[in-house]
Amino acid sequence: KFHPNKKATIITAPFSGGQPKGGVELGPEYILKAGFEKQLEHLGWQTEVANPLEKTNYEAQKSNDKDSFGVKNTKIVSECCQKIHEAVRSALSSDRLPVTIGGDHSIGTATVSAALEHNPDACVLWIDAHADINTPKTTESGNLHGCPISFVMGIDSDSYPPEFAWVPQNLKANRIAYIGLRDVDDGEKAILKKYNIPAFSMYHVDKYGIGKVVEMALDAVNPERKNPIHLSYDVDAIDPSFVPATGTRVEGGLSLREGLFIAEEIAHTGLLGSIDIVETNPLLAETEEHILDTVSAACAIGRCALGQTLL
Ligand code: B3U
Ligand code: MN
Ligand code: MN
Repeated sequence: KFHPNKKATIITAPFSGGQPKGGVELGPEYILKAGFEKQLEHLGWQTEVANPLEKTNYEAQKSNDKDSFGVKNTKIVSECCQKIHEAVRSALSSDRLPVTIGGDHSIGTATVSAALEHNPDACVLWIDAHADINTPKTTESGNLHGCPISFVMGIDSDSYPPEFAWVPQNLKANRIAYIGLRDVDDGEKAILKKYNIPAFSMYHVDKYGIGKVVEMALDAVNPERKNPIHLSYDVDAIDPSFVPATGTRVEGGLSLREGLFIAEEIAHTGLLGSIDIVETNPLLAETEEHILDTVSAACAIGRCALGQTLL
């Protein structure tokens, strides 16, 4: 239904400014070197690669200081997001599926708002151990990869640095659902409650099974199964035993199969409109095998979402 011509644009987002650790900016390079583009072509997709952050050196500009708004690296995160936002919009307007490869999750600000500008009826599935819905008011870390959802929803918007004034606040609370949560800050829990956002934690995955959870999440945001889905996939949703090379490992995550099942199930709806695969950090691996496992899982998420198991 969406992207029937099977044209995809792989958008690289080699960026780490949304969090303090180095290495996540190498994610796209490792994923592409693993043959991701060929793998998608093998599934029948015509692909191209866009590098909107080319000629920037954000890594050199990173700092660990909070600004007067309580967040870090505001300028580079905003600038990077603006470029990614344009790249996603441009792919969507040429009827191409944007596959954004991170990099840290701060770019969710860019991709989600672009998906909704393209189609205001789009919905978001946020697959993550974390809720990434802090505001500059609630964040303890000041890391902007913990804030993308609030920016796009416009929560506590009086607390935003002016650099984010360009972000369209176009995500409504009934258009986003979470799967995989297990490390949510108190301030975030209050926001989830206040806005009544459907959030399926690992507790729900254990209680109902992943099949039922995906169904419930889709019922909440896309009951008639007719609107495009933006799938924003943080690889830390999957248990660190399968995906060790990521910045914020949290025990007790999705099994690799549960994690891939989510992507397969979205493919089966025919409604995938855009996708992010983020937070692969090859420098945080202790062994070569850790890198291989993590990069392979990131590639597999993309393949499954793009129809690997469709018969
Ligand atoms: N909620 C915490 C931790 C965190 C969010 N996203 C990741 N970690 N990967 C924060 O910093 O906002
Ligand atoms: Mn995240
Ligand atoms: Mn996360």
